[in-house]
Amino acid sequence: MTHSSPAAPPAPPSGDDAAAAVKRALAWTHTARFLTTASKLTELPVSELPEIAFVGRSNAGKSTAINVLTQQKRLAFASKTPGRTQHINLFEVGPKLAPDALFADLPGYGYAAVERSAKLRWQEVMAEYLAVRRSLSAIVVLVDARLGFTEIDLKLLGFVTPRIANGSVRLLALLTKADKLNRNETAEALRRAGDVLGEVTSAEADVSLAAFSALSRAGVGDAARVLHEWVHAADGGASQAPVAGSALPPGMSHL
Ligand SMILES: Nc1nc2c(ncn2[C@@H]2O[C@H](COP(=O)(O)OP(=O)(O)OP(=O)(O)O)[C@@H](O)[C@H]2O)c(=O)[nH]1
Ligand SMILES: [Mg+2]
Repeated sequence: MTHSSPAAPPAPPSGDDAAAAVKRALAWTHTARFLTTASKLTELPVSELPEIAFVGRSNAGKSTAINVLTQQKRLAFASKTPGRTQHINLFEVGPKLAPDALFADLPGYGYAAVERSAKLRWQEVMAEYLAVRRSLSAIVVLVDARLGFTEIDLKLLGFVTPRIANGSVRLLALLTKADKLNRNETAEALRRAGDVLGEVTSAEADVSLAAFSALSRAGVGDAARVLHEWVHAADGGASQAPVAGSALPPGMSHL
């Protein structure tokens, strides 16, 4: 994974430490439970908890990623039919009596078969969510590794670029369905995505990139670890410098 951080990263943890960190992170993500669903922003609960939004084109694998990260088969509704997720679904994470984060599964954008007016309406909701949701602490953007960032991904990311660039919203880009690519193709996809993300990266930004597969589980433990470290860094939320103390898991890069 790639990660941008202003400070030189500390020495990576030993293998045992890394394995323990992944285990802790997966135990934490496993606590996720459904909280609520909203069809518009005004229906979303006001929350002080840091919110991590899963965004990406329809069919990119957002719901599947949430299920595999939380090790729950049907927490988020994944489907072969693009456009399945049509609401913002919120999941609470952490101890039952003291949740410490929310995961938000967002409707996919860019699904061609959706009527144009509905498509535009959702793009507006997404744009507004990304630009104004106060508790938004981080974004996991999921991009099909075979497609890379498309125009619409960049357009949506544009709405949150100022918050990413000033470090108040963190970004993890996952190149999904990496099982469909061979090693060279994956390296090339990571290189291209890294170039694109270079545009939103600044000294204050916390931007990471990794290949991911729900099928082979590549990148799953490491992605869980990044989310866990985001939330459990000293302040537990956004508006702080990157989680520089976190030596990145191997296979992930800070940009
Ligand atoms: N081979 C492979 N298929 C995957 C992977 N992740 C998701 N898929 C498949 O991709 C399709 C779409 O997955 P979803 O998780 O429903 O996608 P989504 O991004 O939530 O889609 P919307 O809700 O429509 O926005 C499903 O058929 C999944 O089984 C993966 O890592 N590898
Ligand atoms: Mg979905």
